[in-house]
Amino acid sequence: MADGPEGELSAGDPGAPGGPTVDGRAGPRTADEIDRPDISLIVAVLNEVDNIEPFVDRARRALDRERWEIVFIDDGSTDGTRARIEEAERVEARVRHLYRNAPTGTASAQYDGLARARGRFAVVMDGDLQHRPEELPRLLAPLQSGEADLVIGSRYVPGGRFVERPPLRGAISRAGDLLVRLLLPESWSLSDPMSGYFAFRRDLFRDRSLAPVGMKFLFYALVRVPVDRRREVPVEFAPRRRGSSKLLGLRSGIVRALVASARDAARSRPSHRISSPDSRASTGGDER
Ligand SMILES: Nc1nc2c(ncn2[C@@H]2O[C@H](COP(=O)(O)OP(=O)(O)OP(=O)(O)O)[C@@H](O)[C@H]2O)c(=O)[nH]1
Ligand SMILES: [Mg+2]
Repeated sequence: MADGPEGELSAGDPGAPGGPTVDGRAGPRTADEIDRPDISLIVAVLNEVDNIEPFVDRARRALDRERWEIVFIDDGSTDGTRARIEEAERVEARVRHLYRNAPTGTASAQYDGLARARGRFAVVMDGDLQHRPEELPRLLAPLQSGEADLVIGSRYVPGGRFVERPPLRGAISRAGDLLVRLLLPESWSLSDPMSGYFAFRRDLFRDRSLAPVGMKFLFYALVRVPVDRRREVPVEFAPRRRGSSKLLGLRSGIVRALVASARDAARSRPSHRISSPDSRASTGGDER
């Protein structure tokens, strides 16, 4: 957990709420837009120095009409990623970051990032631009309309796809898919349980009782949301243009990391059904 001494959170730049951003692009107009976002992007990054700026640019454009923030979680990158994030924060007040000393897996990074998020809705996505920020509105729509509590970007429903998938990456994906289905019954109704691009009501994780392990935070969301409150929307998984994959570097560790997430998520299954937005409203559940 990053609540210990290794976790530090930046506050972005609250000093420039009114004007345009430093480079002249349109920024947030009021302090409220910075401090009370609706949507929090939770983005784990490890050595993604050249992806930070394009990520922020594309997210800003995609969420033009929304109140949003980005929380980057950097696990001790050695390529200058942290400095690049701090640069982005100076230009864009809606960017913040959590710094942890060493890589301990994406699931725990995303969960720790979530603890810092303030939006009503959270989106977990990669920071290497393989998850296209342009698809954010499609992921968010079923949450915003109240139709769903969890929306999963799928590469296997019509309209979704892998763009230029290398054969080894394909084999890993398929094997992982099978393994997850064996370990986690909540994944059976899904076309793409290995997806790392998904959006959900942030209060699903309000209890803060988890210590996620491994690499798939989605599994922890699946055990909290009944099938009728989930939706799948198509997404394209883009090729990586900058930086290098950490997944392939894990090699045999991939299986261990997947099994760890699936087993731990199954153990974290809540004993009672998470309340729907309607019952939440009556208990004043919209925390910020
Ligand atoms: N904070 C943090 N981020 C990580 C860690 N491992 C990977 N990441 C980030 O998580 C995202 C996904 O990692 P990738 O290595 O691209 O894995 P992938 O996209 O599933 O697989 P590829 O298709 O091979 O790229 C990227 O934004 C990484 O920088 C980690 O231990 N900590
Ligand atoms: Mg990737």
